[in-house]
Amino acid sequence: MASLTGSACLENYRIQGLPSSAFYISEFISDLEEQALLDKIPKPRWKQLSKRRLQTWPSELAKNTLLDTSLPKWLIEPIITRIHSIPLTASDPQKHMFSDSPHGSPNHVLINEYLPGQGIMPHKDGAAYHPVVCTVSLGSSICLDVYGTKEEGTTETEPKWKILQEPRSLLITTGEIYTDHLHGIAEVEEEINLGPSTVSNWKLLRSTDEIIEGRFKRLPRTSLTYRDVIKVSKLGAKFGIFGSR
Ligand SMILES: O=C(O)CCC(=O)C(=O)O
Repeated sequence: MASLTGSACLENYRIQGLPSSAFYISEFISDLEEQALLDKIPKPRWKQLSKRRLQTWPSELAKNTLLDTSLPKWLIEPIITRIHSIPLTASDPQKHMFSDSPHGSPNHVLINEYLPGQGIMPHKDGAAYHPVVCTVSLGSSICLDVYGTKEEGTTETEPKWKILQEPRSLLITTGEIYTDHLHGIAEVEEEINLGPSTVSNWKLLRSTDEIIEGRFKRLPRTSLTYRDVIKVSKLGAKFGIFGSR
């Protein structure tokens, strides 16, 4: 992790100007780690959706509940270990992003693959999860759009903020930005209108070299989103909430 030094804490990576709180670490994993992760994603496991491909690890939720099984080792090392190693603040080096979550660690990963032109509709992640999402990006940069709220409480139709996620980066969203704001990825082949005034994490980017006249063309991008599912059941199979297996 070239940009995360031994003494670093998450506060150094806070994205300013967004609803609280979002953090962006541009070089969270190395090139080799990125390639190893892409190689390990099992091809037969993809579920084709209309606008992207999806894998759910260790399994899909049923009634917002996760069957108690572990994540495979390749989804734990190096990512979860490294998330645990980043202190929230310099004053309390033991406390990390999942210290206060029900299981003290992510127990669930969604893997999404977007080809150029694909995206995900604006949505909230909902109540099944503790309100922390850690997203690792692989393969290509992409912009996550975050939507504002009008005075009467409805969501604005155009995104208010844009977070540029580079390959090998980690984005953490939590708090108000998780609970109160919709997020989505536009179905476009090219990101446009990018600059210091439109990209909230501009100052935290590893490089802006690929952005020419405020634009870049997307390549296939894979994301790993890590969350802690609040309800975990050891007895799900017995009571049939996960169907027959
Ligand atoms: O792929 C991403 O970065 C976003 C995925 C997402 O919005 C979600 O899993 O809820």
